[in-house]
Amino acid sequence: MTQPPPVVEVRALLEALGVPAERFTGGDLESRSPIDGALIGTVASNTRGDVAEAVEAAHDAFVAWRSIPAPRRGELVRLFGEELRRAKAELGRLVAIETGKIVSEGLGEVQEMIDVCDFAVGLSRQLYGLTIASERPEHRMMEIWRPLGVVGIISAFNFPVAVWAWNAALALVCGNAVVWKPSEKTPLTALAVQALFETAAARVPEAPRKLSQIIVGSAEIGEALVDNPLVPLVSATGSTAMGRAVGARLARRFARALLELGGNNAAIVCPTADIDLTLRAVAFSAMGTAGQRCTTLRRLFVHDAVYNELIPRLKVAYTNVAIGDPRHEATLIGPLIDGDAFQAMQEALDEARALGWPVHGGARVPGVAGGFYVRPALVEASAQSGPMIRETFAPILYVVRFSELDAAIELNNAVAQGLSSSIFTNDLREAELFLSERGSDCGIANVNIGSSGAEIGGAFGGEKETGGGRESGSDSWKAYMRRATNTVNYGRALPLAQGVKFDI
Ligand code: UN1
Repeated sequence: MTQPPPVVEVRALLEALGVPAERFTGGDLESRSPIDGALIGTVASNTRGDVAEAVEAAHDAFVAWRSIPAPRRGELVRLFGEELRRAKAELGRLVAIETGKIVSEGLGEVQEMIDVCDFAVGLSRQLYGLTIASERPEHRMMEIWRPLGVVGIISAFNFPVAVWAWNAALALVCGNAVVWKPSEKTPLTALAVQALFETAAARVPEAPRKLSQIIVGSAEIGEALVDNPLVPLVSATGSTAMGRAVGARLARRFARALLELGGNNAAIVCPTADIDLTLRAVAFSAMGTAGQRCTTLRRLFVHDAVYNELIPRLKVAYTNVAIGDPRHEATLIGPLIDGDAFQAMQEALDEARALGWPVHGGARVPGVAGGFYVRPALVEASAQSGPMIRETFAPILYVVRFSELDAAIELNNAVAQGLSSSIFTNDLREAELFLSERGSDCGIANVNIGSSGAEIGGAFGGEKETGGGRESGSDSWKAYMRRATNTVNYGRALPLAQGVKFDI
């Protein structure tokens, strides 16, 4: 490919999004666009002292916000959703420039934010509790959900804004304040989101100042957030190594962890699969976002009966897929985030070759000095081992043949991670088996859909080393609240539970 035109529009985008120039110039933390490696902004990183101050201010905001009726809290999130709708084009493009994902996916990420805001607005009138039958006469028992406190959010570079929104929109309607530590690779999109949020908050008289704040910096800043006793919950998205460190620190002080970590997602292609549909689904899930989603498809188990029909067509797709400047409409695969990601990809492919596995693609696309553009790699593995059993955050798809579905399901489950999974079949028995308790052990299990690209309405997350957290839809909101069981005695006697006698 040829050197893309330089990224010159970031200043205009940030200004259009309401970020004052002093926030993205003259700082020490550099943001570089993966498109060509150019410096697109510098942000002042925060100190540990700043984190403590931010959390204290957020706690004060929480104390006021928790008493605002939930539907009014929803009004803030509704207005924030309006800001996002208005700014979708600019923010989506900024996401594309700062992460290297194609513009359509950048816009999709903003849409995901809008969707979760809508969801949270509805939820703000539906934070339902229960009434429970009491065993005692003239007693009423109920379960009610109360705000929790300051929610810490740690997000990753690959979904720099949507994952924050999943957490923040729910946390805010639940009556909490939030402090966000974005990835140090994507501070500019975070600044833009913060500016949009502040515009919305200014329109809600009940919204306290500092209800949502960002802190930027390296892991040390994240640690200060994780260790702060005024933060009862930290929601962290990123690598399993990060989650292991964060989870242990939180456990030490009995704070809650909501972890969304690595995935090593698989799909099983059965004899009755619709091969045209499977091809498209696999291509999007495995190559899309340059393989840098936690839900990216990394392992493909193909039945002997369809292997020779699917794999040659998949190889053609891998050879022809348009790689290039993510700002161009025709591009499907943008650059990797940086040189380290490229290095990790090459190491995994070297290991594969050393095992004697044929590797199709995987080489750097020449022509751009400062960008790491690669052809996605398809690896025909002879067994599930070596680099296939770990997550390499790059577009590598390992393909293995199978003949028995039970064995393929076992392989699906035989990795440390448990995020997403798919089966392609038109056989009802196979589909239901895959979704059953004997099937996929992942938090997400799909039929005739790839592993990535989940809607916000479902709970998102996975098991084992994926961390166990659930975010976004369904009843994930409960993670951001304190469950209280209330028992009310409206009689004159005091019967004790379990028939215990204690008469004084
Ligand atoms: C992530 O990669 O951390 O399901 C999140 C998906 C997106 C979210 C991915 N909705 O692929």
